[in-house]
Amino acid sequence: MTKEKLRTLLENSVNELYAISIEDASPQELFQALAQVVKYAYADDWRQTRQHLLAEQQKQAYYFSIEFLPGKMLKSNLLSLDLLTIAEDVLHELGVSLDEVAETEKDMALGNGGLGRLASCFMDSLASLALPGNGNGIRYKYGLFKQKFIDGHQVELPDDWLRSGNVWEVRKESKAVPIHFGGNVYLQENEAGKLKPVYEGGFTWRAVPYDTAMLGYQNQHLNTLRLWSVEVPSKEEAKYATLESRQALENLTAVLYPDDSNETGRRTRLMQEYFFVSAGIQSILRYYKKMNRPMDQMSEKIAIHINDTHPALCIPELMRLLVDEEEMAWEQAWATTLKVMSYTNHTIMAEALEKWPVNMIKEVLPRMYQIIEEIDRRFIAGLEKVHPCDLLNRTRIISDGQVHMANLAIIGSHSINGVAKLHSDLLKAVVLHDFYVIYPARFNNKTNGIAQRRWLQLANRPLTKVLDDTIGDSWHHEPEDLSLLKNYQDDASVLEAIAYAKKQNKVALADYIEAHCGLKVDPTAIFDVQIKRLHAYKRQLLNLMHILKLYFEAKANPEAEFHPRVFIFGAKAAPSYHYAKSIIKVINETAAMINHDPQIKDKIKVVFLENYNVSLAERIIPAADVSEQISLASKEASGTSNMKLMLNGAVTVATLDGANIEIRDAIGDENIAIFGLTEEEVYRYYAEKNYSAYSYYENDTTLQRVVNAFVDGTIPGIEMEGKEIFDSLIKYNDEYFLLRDFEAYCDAQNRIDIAYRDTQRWKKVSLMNIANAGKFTADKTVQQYAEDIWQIEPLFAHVKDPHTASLTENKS
Ligand code: 26V
Repeated sequence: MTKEKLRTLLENSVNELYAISIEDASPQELFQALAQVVKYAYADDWRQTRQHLLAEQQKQAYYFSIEFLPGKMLKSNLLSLDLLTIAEDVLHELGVSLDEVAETEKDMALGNGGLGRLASCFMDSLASLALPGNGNGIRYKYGLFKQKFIDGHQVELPDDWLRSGNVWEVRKESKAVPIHFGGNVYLQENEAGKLKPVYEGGFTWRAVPYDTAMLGYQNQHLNTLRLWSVEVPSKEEAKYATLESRQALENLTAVLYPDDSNETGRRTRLMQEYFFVSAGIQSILRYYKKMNRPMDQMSEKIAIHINDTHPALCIPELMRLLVDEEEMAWEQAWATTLKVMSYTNHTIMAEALEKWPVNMIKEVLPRMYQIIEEIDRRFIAGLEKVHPCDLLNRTRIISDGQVHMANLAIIGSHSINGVAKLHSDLLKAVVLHDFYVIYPARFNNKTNGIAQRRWLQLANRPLTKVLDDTIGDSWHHEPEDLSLLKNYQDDASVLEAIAYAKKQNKVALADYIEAHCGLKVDPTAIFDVQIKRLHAYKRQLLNLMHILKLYFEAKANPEAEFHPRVFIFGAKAAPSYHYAKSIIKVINETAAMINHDPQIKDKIKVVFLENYNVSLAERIIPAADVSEQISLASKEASGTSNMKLMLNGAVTVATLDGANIEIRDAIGDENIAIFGLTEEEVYRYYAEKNYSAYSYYENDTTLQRVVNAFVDGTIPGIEMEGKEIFDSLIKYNDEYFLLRDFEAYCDAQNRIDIAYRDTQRWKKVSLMNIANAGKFTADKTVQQYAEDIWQIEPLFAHVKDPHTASLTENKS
């Protein structure tokens, strides 16, 4: 497409949408109009990808996830269509920047954090590898809450992202399916002597899909993200005439549940899980039937992935459809289900493992319950002679009046994976050890990865330019080619160019901070970043304790030498996670104290940016010098911000946890600041039960000064919160070993300070981080899922390189 053509299309689009001339269009109107042009540009390829798939009957994967976090899509879609620079030029001539236009798009924030963003990075990689892989989830009316700070406290506001419509989605009315809830079910023999379920009462709602194209990177391959929304069944308008009955229905897909151990409204969450699972499976079966193949060969054409346990009902739901509707024998249906399903575990935190009360499942999903009971009964019956009774009691699906969703997911899947080496090893050795004894061959590891195209090519244009000029642009297709940069580790001009790109990004972030927080920060300071959900195990509090230590030192000894630092936080706490919210409050009050202390000047600044989300991450990450990955060893399953920050040249301060270990292995000890307890040491403390936080406190005056600051009035305005934090450390023996790791952490931070002041060394370390970050591409991760678990192949399998292949293949 030429510039002139794009300009004409945009003019027409503005005219059609708003009946105004392009010069009069606001950035918001230009966004809508440009998005229409983008949709027009990919419509044929989207259709052709689908037609081609059906014609070739190629096997497809379906990624079932209760969360997706794509963020904004205008620029990424333009990039995928190779229209980014043309669009920039056209808008520039109109006197607006593409950024200004793109900024008006609402983030699609249908996820909490790492799990949802991973799903979206996988969608990018699947399409970019021309792999047939689709997403299946929920179209929440409200995304994750918007976070505001009032008086230092987190306040949650609704994220009404659909208010002015969503240009990218296509409502597929004709593909709606019914979803049944509640009532009674019993089995009755029909004329043919088959047992059939008879449903009494309950209610049937309608699931309507909204499809969004997932564009491959410059390869004309498009997959589909299908999100389901609840609606009144067509013939039952009268039944839902009252406001109350309609409200109850609409509640179902209204809100995304923030991840938290003690959810309220859990019944709705259970209904959500069944809703998108049943709708997705029904639509897959309808598609499969178009192929006219035997039902028991489904696994040759369909792979279904269960992203964490939230979609685990996929297993009984597929069984229901095969047995009840398709009249398949149980054994045959079970063999089919097992071959189709695979499952990823994303956390070892016991309190996050999903369980549902038996009574609730019985009431909301009576047929699901019967099927789960039968799966459980056969699981025990089949293994009784092989394994001891206590092992089976620990692994069975239904026990203590609860349905254990991880057990269901494992028993019904042929593959179970963790998301980083350490995590997968701990699953086998500890958390899921019993299952590992029963099904050793099912367990495998798939280390997480990220979309370099979004997190570098789009988010960090200055660095992208330097890389393209230095190593060429093959890394856009093959992120592992970033390793070519290693050849330039001693090239002063390249090192300088990378440092200059970082400086530009820091100036841009400093401007944003000034505009949003009214705080001036010095772009020559070290930008030290911790961005992730607020959880005790991630230890944002340890970061704060180090800040307090620096602060006290700077006050006591104004001559002490250290390079100025800006500590930047981005984090949302689940609304009912009291402790996490207290930490937010204490960080905010500490920030106010330090930022306004005239003695400190620009030496230390603390910035907690409101409403951390994908778009904010895209601003922060390119500007980061230091990446904080300081979870207690063994607790963070993988982490993915660690990979994004490294990719943008930040140097990591890390514990040996999650993917940090693989990052360390990739870049070597000299390029990362590792500290703290190892996973073995943590487990030894658990076994020996001999950790005493108090003894660390007692023997370290620096630590005392820092911990006391939470309760001795040092930090103004935090009475309750400070006490809660103090007690968690001292009275309740510091569950996440902050006091134990404090000294080692401060040492690591000191090493960072020394390294940063050695400018040449720092530049080289930063380059080595970028050069090694290609290993953590989601392309590679998804390739492994495709080969080892799903057995799917690129659409142009007969040609070597799907990227270039598709450009020629599909051009007809
Ligand atoms: C964790 C916890 C911890 C205790 C309190 C309740 C609670 C609720 C949810 C979760 C996290 C659930 C799953 C999750 O989001 N896991 C994240 O998945 C990422 C992608 O694999 C991974 O990088 C993160 O390490 C992991 O926390």
